[in-house]
Formats: sequence, structure tokens, C-alpha cells
Amino acid sequence: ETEAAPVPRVAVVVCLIKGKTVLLGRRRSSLGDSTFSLPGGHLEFGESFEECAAREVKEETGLEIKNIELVTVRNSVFLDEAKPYQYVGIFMRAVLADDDQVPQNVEPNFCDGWDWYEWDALPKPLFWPLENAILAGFNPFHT
Ligand code: 8DG
Ligand code: MG
Ligand code: MG
Repeated sequence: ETEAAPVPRVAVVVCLIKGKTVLLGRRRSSLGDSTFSLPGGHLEFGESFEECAAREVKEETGLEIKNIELVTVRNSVFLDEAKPYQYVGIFMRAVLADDDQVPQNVEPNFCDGWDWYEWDALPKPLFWPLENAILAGFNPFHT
């Protein structure tokens, strides 16, 4: 069986902001295993970026979000993986619809759990597309 040629995919990731903190979870995935990343996932056919952001955050954390806005777009190409990949990463920003909500680890096979981290003291290692975005100036608090 021959594998289909790789194609770029669209991913929507969400910087969910609470005070000075953002929500991160440690990945359980062949891609970036045990690194900290934002909630997010693949854009489905027909979705807006905002709809995808709200759906992925709900699916992964149980949280309801509001004030969903585009912050930046990144092109992440990784040719050195066992399976090469390219993501057009749509980086959104949002806040909790209701501040009393607590994140749930809805997909424990894919994440060790969610927690809030101060932007100035992010955990390490970060998932590399997120790390690269930050090195390039991504800052959801300064836009
Ligand atoms: P899905 O099946 O729910 O649609 O996808 P997923 O399993 O939740 O996918 P994911 O790996 O969490 O996200 C899709 C891709 O988005 C990921 O492989 C690479 C890209 N991506 C970035 N930055 C970030 C980030 O900070 N967090 C997440 N989760 N994905 C990111 O470029
Ligand atoms: Mg995900
Ligand atoms: Mg997902």
C-alpha cells in the first residue's frame, strides 16, 4: 500500500486567557508527545475559525468560550518527522464564557490534563509550533 502524498492541513488553536494566565495541556500524541500545547485541532469542512475554536475547546476541555478573535497565522512545516507534515496554524484568542468554569480532561488519551500558566512563566517544553510562534513574537496579551 502506498501512502497518499502529504498535504498542508488547517489547524485552529486557542489561547484561552484568564487574568494573566493561559490554558495549556501536556500532549499525548505521536506529534510533540509530552510537550505543552494550546487546545485546538483540525478545521472541519464548512466551519468558521470561531466555530472550530469553540468546538475544539469544548471537546478537549469541556469549557465554553466567548470573545473569540484571530490573533495570527503561522505556517509550520516539519519535514524531519517520521511522517512529514505542514500546518497552517490559525491562532485565536478567547476568554471563558463564565469565569467559574473548571477545565476537564475530556480526552485523557491525548492529554495529561489542563492547567492555567502565567504567560511570563510558561511550562517547558512547549509544543514546537507554539514555541516558534512565541519566538516570532506571538503574544495574545499584546494585540
Ligand atoms: P482533531 O482530531 O480534534 O481535529 O485534532 P487534534 O487531535 O485535537 O489535533 P492537535 O494535534 O491537537 O492539533 C492539530 C495541529 O495543530 C497540531 O498537530 C499542530 C497544530 N498546532 C500548532 N500549534 C498548536 C498548539 O499550540 N496546540 C495544538 N493543539 N495544536 C497546534 O501549530
Ligand atoms: Mg487537539
Ligand atoms: Mg481535538
